[in-house]
Amino acid sequence: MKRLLSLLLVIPFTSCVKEVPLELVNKYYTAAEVRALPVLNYDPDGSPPDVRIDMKRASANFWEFSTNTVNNARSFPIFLTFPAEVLGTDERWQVRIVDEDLDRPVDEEIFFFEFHAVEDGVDNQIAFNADGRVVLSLKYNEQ
Ligand SMILES: [Ca+2]
Ligand SMILES: [Ca+2]
Repeated sequence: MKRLLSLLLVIPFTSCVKEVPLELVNKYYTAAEVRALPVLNYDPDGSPPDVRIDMKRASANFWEFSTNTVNNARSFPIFLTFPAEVLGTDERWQVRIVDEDLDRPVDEEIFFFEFHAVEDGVDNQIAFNADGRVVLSLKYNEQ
């Protein structure tokens, strides 16, 4: 009986040791920074865009995750957050910046990008360029 007990104690320890070389870092997307947008007439009342970020796996056919909305964004950068952190799965993802239009059937897409949620990114962010400048930076944590 004593021998069986010591055997049981050893098993959890060795399984822990084995996991160390296989340890993977997950990326959790938390927030987005919109640095610039084209100056356009976004809304019929002449007000600036109501900016929101949508994100999804490329394989999904609807926008799975959205940040909060900053209404009438007059100056940049602006910071947006996802209500819950988004686990980046090992595949292509899509992200877009929209002008939210609650009075219309669809929101107006301003920029659209595709990226790899695990492979892309440096220093806890992925930068997206348009018109020769960074317009969007996605922020993530590694755990
Ligand atoms: Ca507006
Ligand atoms: Ca709008």
